[in-house]
Amino acid sequence: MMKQFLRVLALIVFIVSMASVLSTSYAQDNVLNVYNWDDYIDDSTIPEFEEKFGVKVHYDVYDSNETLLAKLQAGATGFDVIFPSDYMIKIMVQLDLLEPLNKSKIPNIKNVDPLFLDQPFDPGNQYSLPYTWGTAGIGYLADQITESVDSWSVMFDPKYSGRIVMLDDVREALGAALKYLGYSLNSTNPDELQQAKELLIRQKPLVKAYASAQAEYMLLSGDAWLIHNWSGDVHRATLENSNITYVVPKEGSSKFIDNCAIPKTAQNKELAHAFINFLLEPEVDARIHNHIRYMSPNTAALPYLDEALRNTMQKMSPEIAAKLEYIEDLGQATRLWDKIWTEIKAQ
Ligand code: SPD
Repeated sequence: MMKQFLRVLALIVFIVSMASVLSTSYAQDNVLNVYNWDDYIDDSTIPEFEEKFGVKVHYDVYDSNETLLAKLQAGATGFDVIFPSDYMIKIMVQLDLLEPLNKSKIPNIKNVDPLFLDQPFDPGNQYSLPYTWGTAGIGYLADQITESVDSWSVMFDPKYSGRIVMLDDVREALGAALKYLGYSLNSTNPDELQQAKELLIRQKPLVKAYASAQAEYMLLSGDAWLIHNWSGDVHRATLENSNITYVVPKEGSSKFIDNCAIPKTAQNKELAHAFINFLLEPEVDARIHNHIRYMSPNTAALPYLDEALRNTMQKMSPEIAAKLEYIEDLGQATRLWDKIWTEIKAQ
């Protein structure tokens, strides 16, 4: 009797554990973990993908390339699709953190403007495909800042003490100071970096906050009058307050291409390819960009972009465009930059 009872019990345990194994692998095949920049997608794309593919998407956000890198280096294995910027793709490839893309699973690559393909940070697009492009600059409240804003100088003006927000981003904040001083934002020259550091330390008492994801909301609430931020985030804020204006300073600034990529540790590479392909559908891409207000590298999406966004894409003067630089991998000098940034933040 006892033996029979134990046999039945063992059978039940076996059935339950098999069911759980099966349901786990089923769940894994049907879950996609996406890790993207904050405010970098519209509200419909994820539900539409879930419905079309019968899967569940877990979606999380970050606000700097360095946060994303730190997560991957700390061994995070939960991400299937990520969106690193240009220089970060190069760093991640060097660190062997990215999976080569299987282009046969991304036929919508045909929609991408060749101008944005085969960039020096990823020759042949072995690991990444472009998602957005844009610039860093200044967003400001034109009803508060009545002087003409065309230079980084306004971000260092004591008149605006307590109303200035700088990007909480080592490459962008130090990069902006370097540009204002007339240097490259990829400088590795210790003297130039020292000058940029001193400038940011002098600026610090004027700075309300170092913030990336929250900056546009601080401008919208009127807590900040001048924010160092990325083009799309400011352009999106202009839709809510027409006093908000975006300018790329005359000394120049950074430009960037943010890209879709698949980490080597991704659990669902098949679905990750399907998601990237889905993002490159013209209507999907246009809907995302009409919402996030960054520029689209997708030629097939252009007819679906709204007029105002298309105009923004054509607006920059050639003189200023010539002063934009892509952020590049600094190699060994990264440590000096990080040390300087830590010292500025610690002040
Ligand atoms: N809110 C989305 C911001 C995305 C900006 N990416 C910029 C990368 C610059 N190096």
